[in-house]
Amino acid sequence: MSDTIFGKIVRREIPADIVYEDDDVLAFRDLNPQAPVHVLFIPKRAIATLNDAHATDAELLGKLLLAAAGYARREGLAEQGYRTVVNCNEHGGQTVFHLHVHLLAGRRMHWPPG
Ligand code: D5M
Repeated sequence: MSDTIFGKIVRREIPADIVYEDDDVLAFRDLNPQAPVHVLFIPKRAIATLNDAHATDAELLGKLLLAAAGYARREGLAEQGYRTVVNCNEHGGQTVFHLHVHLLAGRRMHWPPG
């Protein structure tokens, strides 16, 4: 298992504002929110970056996106819309090396992102 801060959240070694959990996925509010709603969806089984995902992880990656979409639907965010983001490595702006999907909502997003 990964030893990032997110691994510690999965193992309940540090607190987090958890908003969704199933057998494979955990979701919690981002500590440094960039939108009125900013939730991170992570696989409980750590994958460091998207570069480290393989064909055998396809189902898990799909579950992450479906968990984010389901959360957005339940929270009434789906109709206005939202953004999902996966940052990868330095140029992608990744700072925590436990793959995660950002769900950002509650304001109009800009394009292109910075
Ligand atoms: O995104 C990593 C994100 O993780 C960044 O938006 C801050 C957030 N973060 C860091 N530590 C915590 C804890 N402990 N709880 C909640 N959110 C946290 P990246 O795509 O890697 O830049």
